[in-house]
Amino acid sequence: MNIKAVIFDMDGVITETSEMHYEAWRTLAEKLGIPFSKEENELLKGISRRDSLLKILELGHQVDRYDEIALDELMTEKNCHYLTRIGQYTKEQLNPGIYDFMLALKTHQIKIAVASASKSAPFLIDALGLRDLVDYIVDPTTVPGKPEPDIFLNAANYFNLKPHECIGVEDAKAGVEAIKKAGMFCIAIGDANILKEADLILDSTESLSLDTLKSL
Ligand code: B16
Ligand code: MG
Repeated sequence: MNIKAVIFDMDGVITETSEMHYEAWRTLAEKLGIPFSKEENELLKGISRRDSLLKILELGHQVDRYDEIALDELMTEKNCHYLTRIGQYTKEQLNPGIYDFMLALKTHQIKIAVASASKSAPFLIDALGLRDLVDYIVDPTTVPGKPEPDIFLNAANYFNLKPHECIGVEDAKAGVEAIKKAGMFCIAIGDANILKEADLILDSTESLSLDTLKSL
């Protein structure tokens, strides 16, 4: 395989933010009187802020109670809480092996992109000390969300590459679906039962290496 770019998801791949999202959504859900468990939080992985809020309101049968302005206020409240938590992030919060893997890609002139549903991805890339390694961060507000393939195709187009020249790395079912729809090779990190559509499933980001790519 002649790989020219690796396109990374953020949460669950580059770093872990799902606990922070969970804490912020749970606090909001409690205030609205909606029970919200960790299992339900799993369904929000890779899903946009607005779609996450709508899913929570559906759980509480409250979707019809809020107009667009009220939805915006709820999203702002959740995001302010979330930002206070990721405001503490430094390179200590990088997942194992990510920095070395990106450095090796850079050394071999393989492009690096981030395809995250999170509007906070640029902030996190800076906080995690990856600014000099990452070539491009897709703006998630300009493309349909995962499981649609657009966010990954946007990164390939930016580099003028064909999908088969790119690898996508994901931890969520919706993200794996997006990469496969984009026609890219998919490396998934996590549970093989949930991520079975991926081409290669690894237990941990620690196993990402140039040797892994060369063996494909
Ligand atoms: P924000 P990823 C996703 O990140 C999270 O998995 C998802 O839980 C979150 O709702 C989404 O980002 C939007 O985040 O509210 O910060 O814009 O996995 O696509 O990197
Ligand atoms: Mg993710």
